Amino acid sequence: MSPNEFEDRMREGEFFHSLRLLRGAWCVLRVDGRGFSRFTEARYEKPFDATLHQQMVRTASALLEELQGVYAYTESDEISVLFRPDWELFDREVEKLVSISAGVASATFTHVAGVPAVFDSRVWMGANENAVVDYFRWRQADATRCALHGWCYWTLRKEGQSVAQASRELHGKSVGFKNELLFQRGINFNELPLWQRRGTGLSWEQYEKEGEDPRTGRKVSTQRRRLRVDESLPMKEEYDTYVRERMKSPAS
Ligand SMILES: Nc1nc2c(ncn2[C@@H]2O[C@H](COP(=O)(O)OP(=O)(O)O)[C@@H](O)[C@H]2O)c(=O)[nH]1
Ligand SMILES: [Mg+2]
Repeated sequence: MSPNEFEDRMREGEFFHSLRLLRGAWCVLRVDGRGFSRFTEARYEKPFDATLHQQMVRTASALLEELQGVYAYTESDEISVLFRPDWELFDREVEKLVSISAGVASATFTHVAGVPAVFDSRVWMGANENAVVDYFRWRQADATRCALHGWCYWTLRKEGQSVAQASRELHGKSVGFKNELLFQRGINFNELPLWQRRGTGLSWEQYEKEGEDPRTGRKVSTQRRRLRVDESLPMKEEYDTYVRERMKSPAS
């Protein structure tokens, strides 16, 4: 066998390397903390911890910047990053995008939190803008559902109920029941911080930067862009409009 044939045969084993995201499709990479139920147990406040939240926002910022996304959304231990149909990073190679996004998230979170943490990553593809809106509505609904459940669960646990008791009490119960359970204990779910109930969005905003031309000494202003973190997202139809506006933001 010639060295070239040998090379080719070995390359055949890199079976998934040619896999690419569909050209022209909107894409989302979603990273999720591995085993965060255990990881957060002794380290963070329950059900929500503002420090963990800030660490997730920092991680989302790094992903948005490094991968050239247009919008990022974070809730709980997950981050979704949206990419335009004309996004060409790594020639849209799936293995590269999935592994590097997981790597950036794991490295950034570990650096910020000071303890090793690992994220997995997956790809979602959508054929049009409506599908993208549905995607983010889906994640936001998940955030709201988990926030209500988490508040109920940890309220019962802090009252002394076991894992099994608290789980049994909440199993199959309606949104109304859970709201009432909290209300009877002086917690109004609708007054809890919006980032807990609706998640957090990160997008790009343009701003004018004032400077001085070193040669002429004259004042000049240049267009720059920076990340904006939105801790008070709208919901339902208003969130549709919000996401559509983010989709129009130019690629970096
Ligand atoms: N204590 C605490 N835990 C959190 C917070 N946000 C997310 N988590 C945990 O992260 C888990 C994320 O869910 P999931 O990804 O399904 O669980 P995993 O497979 O164990 O990572 C939740 O079940 C919570 O236990 C927080 O603010 N505080
Ligand atoms: Mg997780």
